[in-house]
Amino acid sequence: MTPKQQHAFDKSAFKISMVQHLTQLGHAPDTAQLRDWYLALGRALAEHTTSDLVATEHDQAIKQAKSVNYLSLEFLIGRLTGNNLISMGLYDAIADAVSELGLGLTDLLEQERDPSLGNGGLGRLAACFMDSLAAQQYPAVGYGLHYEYGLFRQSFHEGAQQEAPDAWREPEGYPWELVRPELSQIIGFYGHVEVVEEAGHTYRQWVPSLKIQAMPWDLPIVGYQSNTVYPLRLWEGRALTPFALDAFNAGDYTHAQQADIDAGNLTKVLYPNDNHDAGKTLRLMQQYFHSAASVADILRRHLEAGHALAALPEYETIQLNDTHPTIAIPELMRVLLDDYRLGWDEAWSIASRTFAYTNHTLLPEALETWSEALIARLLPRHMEIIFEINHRFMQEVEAKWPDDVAKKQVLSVIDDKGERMVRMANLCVVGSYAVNGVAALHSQLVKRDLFPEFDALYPGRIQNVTNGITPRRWLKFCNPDLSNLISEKIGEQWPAQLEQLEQIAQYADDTAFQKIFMDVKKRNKQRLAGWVKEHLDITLNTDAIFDVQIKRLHEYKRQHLNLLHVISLYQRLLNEPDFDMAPRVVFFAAKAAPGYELAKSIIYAINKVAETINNDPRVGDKLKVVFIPDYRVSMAEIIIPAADVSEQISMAGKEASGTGNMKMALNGALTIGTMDGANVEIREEVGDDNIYIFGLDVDGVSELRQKGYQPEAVYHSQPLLKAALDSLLDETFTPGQPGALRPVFDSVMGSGDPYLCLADFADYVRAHNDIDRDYRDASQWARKAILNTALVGKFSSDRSIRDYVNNIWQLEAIKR
Ligand code: CR6
Repeated sequence: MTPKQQHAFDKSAFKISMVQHLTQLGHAPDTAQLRDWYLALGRALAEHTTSDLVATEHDQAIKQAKSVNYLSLEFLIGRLTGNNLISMGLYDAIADAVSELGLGLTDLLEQERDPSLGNGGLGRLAACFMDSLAAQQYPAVGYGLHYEYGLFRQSFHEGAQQEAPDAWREPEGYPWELVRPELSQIIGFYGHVEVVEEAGHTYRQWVPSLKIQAMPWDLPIVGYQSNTVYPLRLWEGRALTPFALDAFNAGDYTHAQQADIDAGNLTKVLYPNDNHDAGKTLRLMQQYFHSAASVADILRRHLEAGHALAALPEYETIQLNDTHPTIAIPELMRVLLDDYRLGWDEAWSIASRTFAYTNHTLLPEALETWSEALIARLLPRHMEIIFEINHRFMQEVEAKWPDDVAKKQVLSVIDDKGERMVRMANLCVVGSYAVNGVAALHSQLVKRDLFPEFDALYPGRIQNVTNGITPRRWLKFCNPDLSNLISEKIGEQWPAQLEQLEQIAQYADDTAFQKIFMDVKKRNKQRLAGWVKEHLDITLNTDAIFDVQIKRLHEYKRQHLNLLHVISLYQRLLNEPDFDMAPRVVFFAAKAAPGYELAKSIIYAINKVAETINNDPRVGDKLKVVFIPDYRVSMAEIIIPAADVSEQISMAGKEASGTGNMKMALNGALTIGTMDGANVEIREEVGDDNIYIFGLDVDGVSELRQKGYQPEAVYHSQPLLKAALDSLLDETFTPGQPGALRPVFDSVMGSGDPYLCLADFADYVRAHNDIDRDYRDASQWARKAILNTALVGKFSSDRSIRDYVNNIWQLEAIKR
């Protein structure tokens, strides 16, 4: 707690406030449930953050400074209460206050439902970035959508994934959010474009036939020890009552109806796809709604602060988190051209100096394209503007590479092979002053494979900013014992200066420190084992290696490669009398997109294998497999501190960065991984001895492809692998249902093994054997674990944000 906050916190006043909030919720202190008390606590705390939020909003210094606007369709913020207490420096004081009311703070915090407004890494990254912006006081506003239902809740029925809606807001409302009706906007859809004449000029004007109100809800992003609270502004779609009549009178009502989409369901659900473009009309409507409301709000703030329109790029920068908010570019152009009546060149000069774009994937199925016909119908004026942007861009390409049709074809914003499609990534690169990938390797591949022509046309525009994670949530809050140990050794500054962790390296060989460090790990493993016992009724040996793969279920992430290794361990335990291994618990947690059949089959297979192994008395506690359902931020906070081994085993070239890899290394887990994404940089930091690298690298993958890859040949040449695969076809794991796991077998055999699981299997097993050997040397293992924690300071999202600030955004910190 900072001295100022210590002074400001009045315990008895806070207790009175909590009881008042409880009463307003209709409960009496002697009969209230834990949940009621949690709501009262949240509301009492939110009073403070709301006043800081409003104060930040009115801060003249911020208004006169440059801000970043982080536009993202996803913010996977996780529970806010515990995190905000840490940021406010009030955790201990509030624990004390609630205990005087007869309550336990951790029990109260457990009552909060995660706001799961994101799918995976991309949404969580946005949340970590907001945390780091506020901590370092770089002026920022986050803009997202206020989904009524977050990412679905997952459960298993006989091993198969079931999805249920996630109504994350309590019926009483989420205590941390504040609705801001005075800041609402009206967003149009459909309709037509009219030509208007004024003072001898003609202008184009869009006349939408459907209008929806955008209602903003602000969540407070509380800066760690910084007295700064920035808004995360989430737009909710609401019906505009008078509209139906207007449109009806104008004879255009059928059009609005045809859309079979009304305001009520615009922001109902988050699309549950990670790294996959679903291409649904409602999704494009969400994207435009989000972009248009955010652009309007940014312009409102800019003009209200007294700045000239032409000065927009000096005061506001707009970061596009992936291509999902790309339509903000033509939207800003439309407003500048049609509403403010600037000429094209002036408008383009403003827009193209305002936007910057982050690419998060090379996967072709995730690179968004929208049919020109759909955009022309939904957003007719925007389609005209996109054509004009492309027309002028093609002239630029012609000037640089005269008569080069091939260059124009790859660079064009319009893909005209087949149905004409708008390539959102191309539009982003054309309309942005900076483009970045999210890890060094990924950014190189963006330049080399995805956008080589853009890189030649605009040298320097494509940059790298390696992702990061906030050490407040991902160490200080989720791993209090390790945090205290670190603070005892190096003081309390590290959560804001993560590079300081390096000082811990000097204790790596200190046997006393090793013991304390591993005791902390042990307690975290016991906490996780307790959770597993309580919720899944599986008893775990906490001396075992806790081997963890937690992330979205995706073929490219290769959970099925991990599964094949698990099966091979099981078979060796049964069949090889001399086989010895350190006990292991293999943890999985992953949601599969509801429409992704193979991903669901992999989940089913893991569950069936787990059931068989866990109930086979011959195995004892040598091997257990645990699939933790409903993976979410609050679950990650329990699993990550308990991990010994972190599985980062994507096929090289496919995982843009990964961020779970950073979280587990920071908490003292050793990575087993391919040379992919940020694994490459983790290896650089921790050194070869403290990470287990295996498998083909990016060049190895392309060489193998060129040679011609035959998974069947690998299958026939490796008995261990063959036996593991064959067991998927018989009844070993699905008694009475042979063939139930065939889809997984087929995905690597029949379908040509697109992610090279079989090619990498042998080396993966070799790396796991190394882990097994090293884990048995407790002191060596402790040394490696300590060095992981000590040497990954680079991966603080504070550093990522400073990279953005210095190399892209050019912001000044405004200290409050
Ligand atoms: N799925 C990448 O796949 C990266 C995050 C954040 C992802 C992942 O490697 O760490 O973004 N990409 O940059 C997309 O969502 C498109 C992800 O989370």
